[in-house]
Amino acid sequence: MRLVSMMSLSLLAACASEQKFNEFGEHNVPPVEDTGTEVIPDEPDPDPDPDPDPDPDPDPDPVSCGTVTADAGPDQLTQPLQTVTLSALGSMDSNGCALSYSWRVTSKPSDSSLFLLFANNREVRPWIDVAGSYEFEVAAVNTDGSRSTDRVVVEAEPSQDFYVQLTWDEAVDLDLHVQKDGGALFDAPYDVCYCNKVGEWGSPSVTDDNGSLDWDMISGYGPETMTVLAPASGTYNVKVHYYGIDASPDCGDSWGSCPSTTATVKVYDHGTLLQTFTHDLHDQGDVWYVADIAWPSLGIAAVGSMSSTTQTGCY
Ligand SMILES: [Ca+2]
Ligand SMILES: [Ca+2]
Repeated sequence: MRLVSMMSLSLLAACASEQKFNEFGEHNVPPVEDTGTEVIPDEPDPDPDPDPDPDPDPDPDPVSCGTVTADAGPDQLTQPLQTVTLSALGSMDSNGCALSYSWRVTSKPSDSSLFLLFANNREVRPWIDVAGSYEFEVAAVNTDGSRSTDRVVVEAEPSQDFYVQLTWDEAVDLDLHVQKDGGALFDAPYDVCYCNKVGEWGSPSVTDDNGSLDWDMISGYGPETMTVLAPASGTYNVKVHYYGIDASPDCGDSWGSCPSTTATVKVYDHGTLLQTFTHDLHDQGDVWYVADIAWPSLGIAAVGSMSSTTQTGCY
């Protein structure tokens, strides 16, 4: 009898399911044709449950949440221009309640443009743009609203022997230029810049002593970085050129005039910051001669002079 009842329920369920897809798109039960057949009522269940639960709890108390412990994971060491993964997987509620998350940046280098995407995910993957120290905080909240926070530090240290980093504060196109032993601006192969991304420096048979530019940022804010794995002895001239806006060597069409921008250049040796330079560039064509750096003595001679050029490409 129970089998019959279950089959009946199954059929009803099947019919109900099919109705979601019938050609009329209707949810009504179709009329049943009257066949005149006598309807025989079901026999009473001969074996009703003799001991039903005498006092079922109609509204059991929900399990209360416990103590939340946030975990932002271990501190990390990385390099600039890398993506890191921050995970709050180790966070927990002592009673097993579900947790929600919120990440934020609590500190970063002043020349960093880092921001967090999907900050409410348990795991975030920020792109570390410049060298320096970053701190992130995750807040874990259970369904009762109890909250806990934890912080993680990410140190970004350049691994190359010689690392020059340019950043700036307007949505314009500045370019980093580094020449070896007095090479002229835009004179490839001595001037490593956007139009000569790898410079043949030092020994022609050695590549680790060549300078290389990671990429060209054309609408702010850097970083543009020039790196040498193992520099040859000599003097390296660091300069910054105001190219224009969005890879166009003028600012007239979109701005009326070029906006001034403050450029910051940092020089690193084996991941250690040697010196920081800042200067304002005011117009397209401006050239800031930042400094001369002697290798391997690491003698740094700040120059700080300004000039202007109409040159915009390598020769
Ligand atoms: Ca650029
Ligand atoms: Ca070389």
